[in-house]
Amino acid sequence: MFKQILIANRGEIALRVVRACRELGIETVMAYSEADRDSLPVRMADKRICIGPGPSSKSYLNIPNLISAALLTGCEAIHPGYGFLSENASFAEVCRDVGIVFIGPPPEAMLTMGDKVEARTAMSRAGLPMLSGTDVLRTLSEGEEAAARVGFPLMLKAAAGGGGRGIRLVRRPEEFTSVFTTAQSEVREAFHDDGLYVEKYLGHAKHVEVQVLCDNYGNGVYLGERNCSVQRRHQKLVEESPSPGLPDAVRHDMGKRGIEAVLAIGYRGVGTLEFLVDEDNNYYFMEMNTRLQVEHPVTEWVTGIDLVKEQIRVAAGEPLTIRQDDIKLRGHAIEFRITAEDPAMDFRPQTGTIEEYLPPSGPGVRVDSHLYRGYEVPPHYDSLLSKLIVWAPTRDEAIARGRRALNEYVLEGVPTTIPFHLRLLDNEVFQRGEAYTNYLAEHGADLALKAH
Ligand code: MV4
Repeated sequence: MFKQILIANRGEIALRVVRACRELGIETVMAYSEADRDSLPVRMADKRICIGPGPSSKSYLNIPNLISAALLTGCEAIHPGYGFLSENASFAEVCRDVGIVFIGPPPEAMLTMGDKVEARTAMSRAGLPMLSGTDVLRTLSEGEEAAARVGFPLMLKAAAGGGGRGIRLVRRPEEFTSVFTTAQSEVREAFHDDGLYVEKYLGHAKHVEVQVLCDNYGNGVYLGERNCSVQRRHQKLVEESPSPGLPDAVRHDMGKRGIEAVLAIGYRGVGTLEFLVDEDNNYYFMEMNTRLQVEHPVTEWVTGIDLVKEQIRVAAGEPLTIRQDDIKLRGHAIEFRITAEDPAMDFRPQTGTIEEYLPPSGPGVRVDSHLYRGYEVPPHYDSLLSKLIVWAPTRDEAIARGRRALNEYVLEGVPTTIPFHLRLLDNEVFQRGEAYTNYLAEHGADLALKAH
């Protein structure tokens, strides 16, 4: 096992990794930006090293600074968290070159999955079903030809992918030219790569993702699934496990075929396969996330497995000790992402000082957060303040518990998504577990506006 690791991230996930390391007896070095100097993870880690100024490009995305920090402090491994460099294959490669373990999959697997078109090809070959789609498209005429082949409505997606940028629904042929052009310039700016692809649009579907965990010796397990259908502008707001209404046979089929597919490409570590599931429970692979995800706690709670500790163990070369037959989903867990965004102002990101902070607790409540009273929300990073996760034996009880915990949460100084979540829990479609991916697009306005 590692003696000491560098944490190349910030906020709640940095704190989550410190906690896992403490329990494993690993010392932590927090790489932090000047804006995060006084933050909780920086205080809680064993050691700390400044890696640059506030803007991420100068700190959390600065590969030379992070590598120097790890080498100077004698770290054997780097945990990238999520976001930032967590899916950057060049960073993983530099780590390998200097003899530092990147806690994640091999760079080759990251490269394959990072190119969403290549990922579709690889996973299709490995036996996963998918929606009809196209090769990478770089010109409008290539796009028009592909659209005619796939038919409308269709989804336009970025080949370089991630974060929902460049994803567009095109309902009618007349809209195609303008949407393609706008999406392409957005994608070019975001990823320095203007490749798009087209996929048949599945409207009445659920977003279901399968958690996988693989060691370095060709062993892998799936840890159930999460439903992430409640999203806004392709940012997830609520995630739950198990996925409501998913038959056991389908769950196991998705997991079994998912594991076979990722092992076929030499995958290692934790990862997530994203699927769309239609009303008849047909499932279609969309993409794979090659990192620990924001929503990992719901899986931890229903499986009883600490994903971060397992991720570190397999990265250190330990073989998996968990057997597929021992993984049982128990009860129901729901995560609410509490962000510094104002649902009444079209979810506009907010900054400010946390004037009062009293997180909920009691039975079945977990709060993963770096907040404290007096914390100043920096302007440089994403707006996630806290993840509230609730667990109960049944989904109905988890909803009641979520409502109780959200009402208990005292978080003053910045507007948050808490009122949105309370509205959602009172919504009958959500209560029935029938919130399809097109749901928030159609009902989101009501939920946000009545929130105050
Ligand atoms: C789709 C889709 C329907 N058809 N692709 C959204 C996030 C990204 N990871 C993939 N996403 C989707 N891709 C096809 N071909 C539906 C979604 C989707 C979604 C779309 C609009 C509004 C909310 C959504 C929530 C989850 C998934």
